[in-house]
Amino acid sequence: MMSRQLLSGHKVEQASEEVVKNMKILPFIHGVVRILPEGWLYPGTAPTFIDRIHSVKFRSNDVMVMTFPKCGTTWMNEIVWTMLHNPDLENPKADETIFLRSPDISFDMIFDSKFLGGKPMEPIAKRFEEKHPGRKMDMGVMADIIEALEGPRVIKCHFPFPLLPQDILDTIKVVYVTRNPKDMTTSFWKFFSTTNVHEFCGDIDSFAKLIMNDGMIYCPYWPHVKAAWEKREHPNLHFVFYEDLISDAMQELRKINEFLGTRLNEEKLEAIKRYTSFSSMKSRKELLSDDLFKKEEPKEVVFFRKGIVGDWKKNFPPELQAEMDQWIKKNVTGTDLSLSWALAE
Ligand code: PPS
Repeated sequence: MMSRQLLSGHKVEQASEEVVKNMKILPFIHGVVRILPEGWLYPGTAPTFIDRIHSVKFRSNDVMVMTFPKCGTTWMNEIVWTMLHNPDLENPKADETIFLRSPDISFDMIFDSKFLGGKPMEPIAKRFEEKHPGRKMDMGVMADIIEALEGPRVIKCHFPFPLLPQDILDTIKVVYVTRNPKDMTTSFWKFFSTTNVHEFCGDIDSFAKLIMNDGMIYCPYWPHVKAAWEKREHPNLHFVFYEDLISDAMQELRKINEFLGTRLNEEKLEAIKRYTSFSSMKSRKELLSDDLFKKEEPKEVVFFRKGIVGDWKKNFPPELQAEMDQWIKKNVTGTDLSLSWALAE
């Protein structure tokens, strides 16, 4: 493949065969690319969809929930959507899966997995065809689905700031969520091992090494978090740690209420806290499609797996704990992003 330049100025290169083989996941039809200089590793169709985002007409009342995968995206999507669209918990639209109410602008690239055969899963394809009858899907479907969404739109995004329009925070609000990288890795490993789409075959040690060496799709982790952390003083960015939401959800909901300007009273926030709790979301089974999940596993168990802090302790062998602690320390050195609470000691 010829080297290609993105609208963001990034360069795209084909990932090496070794990188692709080491990932130990099902292949993508168009291979895998590295996007430089940060080195983002994505399915080969990603460049088209990243450029497509640059022609999306963002609106001043849009809210984007941006995260590296498995850091609490779906939880935050539901919190933000509920605050904006369902504060009395009476909106019948809330019955629709959160994956359609708050569509993922970075999802198209995943449809290129051999398992999905290059096509969006059925509920997404159906939504696209309803909203844009006769339109071709070759530029992806997610941006078009989002463009047709009623406002205020809540947009999910796993792409990092550097790949998006540089001035995006001048127009929209972004809630950025991150999580202890050890719990993110555990959740990511379990998810990629138990979905039909990726079928990662390896233990937590090999998965964590791929994360630490920027060898798994969606990596690298640190430039993703740091790009948002650097912008945290921007009035249109709200930075949240998953661990803070777990330890004091009300306090975090109050801050989000203030950030969004939703002016919900304590009683409503309490009700939203209960409605968006792990057990409530899990019981509503707000999932997109059976195709994503292995037949032998109850699907909600794969996605709404545990929802706790510190599950890494049960899954990481001691050498891996030490290795990841070193990796965390190395990457926060010289920044004021203190993750001391994420370390083992
Ligand atoms: S994804 O696929 O990247 O969008 O996944 P994401 O939603 O970011 O992260 C999935 C993890 O978040 C947990 N989760 C929750 N935790 C607490 N409360 C609520 N309501 C909630 N909803 C989802 C989910 O269980 C995954 O974490 P693990 O550790 O695997 O349980």
